[in-house]
Amino acid sequence: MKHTLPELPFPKDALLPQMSPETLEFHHGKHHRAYVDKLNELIQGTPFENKSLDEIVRHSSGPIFNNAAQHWNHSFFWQCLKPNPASPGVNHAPTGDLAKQLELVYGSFNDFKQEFTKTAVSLFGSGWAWLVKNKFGHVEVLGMQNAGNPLTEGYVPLMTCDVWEHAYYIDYRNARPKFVEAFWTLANWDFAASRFSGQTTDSLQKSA
Ligand code: MN3
Repeated sequence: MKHTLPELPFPKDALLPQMSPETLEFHHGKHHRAYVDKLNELIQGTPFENKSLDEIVRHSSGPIFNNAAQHWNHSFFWQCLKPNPASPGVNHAPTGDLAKQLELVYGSFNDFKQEFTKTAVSLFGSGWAWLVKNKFGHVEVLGMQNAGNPLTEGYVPLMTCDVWEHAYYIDYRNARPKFVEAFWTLANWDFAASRFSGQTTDSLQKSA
């Protein structure tokens, strides 16, 4: 199975002013594309050649895992972002069962936001901050280094923020906290809420 780079779910200038077209050109058009191309190259002639991306992420290791998980994570990350042109300084708000769950576990949305921000900002080196649903149906915040993906630990990913330097260096230089602050105003809570309420236990494909 040949893996392909998904289209961005929004035009490249739709995330202004928080995320520039240049960042998306590099992050999606070059970094993400490179993971897809490398994955296709690496799986040739291996047992992963005809497996779904989910299966590869769950069962591979080493370079195949790194490129498969980075492809999965980026495909997911684009769906976690939603243009916010009318009020770029204001957060989109979580809704429904997910909103109630965040309050139940963290006390309030702002307390959750603090916890997630702390995880994203303090993660050493490259990686991802995740909001996930655990096997008991409750939310958790996880920081995972490098290509880390919650599927490998049995979680349902709900929301993620890419904190690799390539995600923010063009727009924010080394200021990861500023990038994470901007991320909050783009976070697509409709997407996360539908995954939280859905029957899906894993797959990116089912929700895409
Ligand atoms: Mn990235």
